[in-house]
Amino acid sequence: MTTEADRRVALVFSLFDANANGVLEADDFEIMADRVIREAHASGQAAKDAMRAAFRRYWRTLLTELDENGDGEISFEEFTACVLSPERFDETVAVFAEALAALGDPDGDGLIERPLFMALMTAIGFEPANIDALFDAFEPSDGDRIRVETWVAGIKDYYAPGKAGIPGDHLTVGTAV
Ligand SMILES: [Ca+2]
Ligand SMILES: [Ca+2]
Repeated sequence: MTTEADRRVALVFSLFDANANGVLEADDFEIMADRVIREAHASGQAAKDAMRAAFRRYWRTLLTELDENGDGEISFEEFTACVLSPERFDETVAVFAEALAALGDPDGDGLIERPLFMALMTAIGFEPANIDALFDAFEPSDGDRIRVETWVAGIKDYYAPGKAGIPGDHLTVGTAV
């Protein structure tokens, strides 16, 4: 695993621990889903439901694959094992990426405007300056917009243990992890 991937994994653990008790559990993913969906003002109910379902699936996959001691929670140590067999998370990450990017494109034109990108990523907990840098790294054009598939690919790369020097690395800049 790359050092960059290490930092990305540590950051996502800290953000997904939405109730800040040091472990991941079902409650964290409900809180996170609420926070993200709250920003999706222009999205239809189906897109919001898909986002919540993706968060729940994410949690169930973690629990199934990583709860080594069977206590129904995922510790940081358990979570880091996700990088050992990333292929077991591919489909879950793909569903999550599609659902999140879809919220970014409520009018379905295949493009995502910066303000909504900022709002959704801030809801997840990333630093505003880092989100801005990430959006720039996605090389917006055509009225400061990025393509939905660019964001989907960026989310998948974020979780790829072998990747370094990717746009997603902007998200870890200056964070405590
Ligand atoms: Ca927690
Ligand atoms: Ca556990």
